[in-house]
Amino acid sequence: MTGFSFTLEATDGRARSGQIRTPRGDVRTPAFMPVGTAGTVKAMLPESVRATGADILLGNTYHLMLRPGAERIDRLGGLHRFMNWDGPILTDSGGFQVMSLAELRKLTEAGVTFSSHIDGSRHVLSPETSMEIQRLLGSDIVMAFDECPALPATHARQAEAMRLSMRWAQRSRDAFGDRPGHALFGIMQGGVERDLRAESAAALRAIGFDGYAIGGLAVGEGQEVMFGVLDYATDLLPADQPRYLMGVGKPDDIVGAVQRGVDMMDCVLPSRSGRTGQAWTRRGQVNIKNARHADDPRPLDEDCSCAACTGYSRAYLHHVFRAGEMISGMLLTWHNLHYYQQIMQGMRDAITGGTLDAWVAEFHAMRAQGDI
Ligand code: PRF
Ligand code: ZN
Repeated sequence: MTGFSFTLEATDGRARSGQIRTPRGDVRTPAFMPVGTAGTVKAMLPESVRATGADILLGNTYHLMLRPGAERIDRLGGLHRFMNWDGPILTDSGGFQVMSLAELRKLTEAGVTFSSHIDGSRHVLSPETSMEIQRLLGSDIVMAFDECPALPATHARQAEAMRLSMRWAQRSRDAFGDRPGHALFGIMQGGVERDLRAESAAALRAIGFDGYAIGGLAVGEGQEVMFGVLDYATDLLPADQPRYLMGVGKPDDIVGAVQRGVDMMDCVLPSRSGRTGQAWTRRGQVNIKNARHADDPRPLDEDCSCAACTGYSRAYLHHVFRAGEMISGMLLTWHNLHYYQQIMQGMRDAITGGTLDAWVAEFHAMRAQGDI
């Protein structure tokens, strides 16, 4: 495990702040990871992503293996050089994306055979091929290969998927081997079943990982159910290693997850919604398409220091969205990513200062006021 470490610096209730150290740089936690699925955080230059406050990006095995191919990225010097991001990169292992995007899937004990959603070509992903692809990409934090079943599902179905994921976790660990400076995270499954979550956590801890993800949530169960699982799930994981909640979420999901002991998250929401005219601010969601912005000289958020809010009016953002100009997606994505990082910085500071409850109360009070 040389070169990769996690230091817990402060706790406030169940929330934690700390630091992940990697040879490519440090990650302040709680951390939000912008999603750079296909080797780009869409509509953003890497230096702009960095300027929003991001320490680490997420990349996807599934997309990159299909296009441009992991061997090609390896020949070109790895994903960091390819996409011009020299900070840490975490890569997801592909199973989750196969289930949501690929066609003609066949799942067996060995792995998943599927057709590419891009050109229909046949491919195989298994614990072994996923580890090899993530190695070729040069990923700093590699995710174990897992199966995330759709919810709702019966207890038996959730148990079957979780136990397969645990056998795959062992195979991921074996195939990953010993790679100093690179980390391997296991992924807890078990849906919304407490006994299965406990069984999954015990299986992962017995194998031993550098960090532990909570998978199988934010798949349509709703915030209340997700928080219900997080109320106990984080305590099933080692206190001295990072905990990563996969694919979460909206700002209030993120805040609630951090309150329940989560250290890392990722979500396409801030970048994706930026390209569809949705902004996230301290006062909630703003739809820049709305005609009420057409003559508004104010920025999206007067107290935001991002490139969009310091240089442009709501009227301009409204205009460029309506006109289909590319700068629309660029500016709104910038703002959204900046806002997400402000939330993370605010929580890190509050946890360190022991004032998270007050910070969360203010967070909800601002949102209750609405956009004015
Ligand atoms: N497993 C993997 N990636 C994921 C998930 C999962 O369960 C989720 C669930 N929200 C998002 N991304 N490997
Ligand atoms: Zn802004």
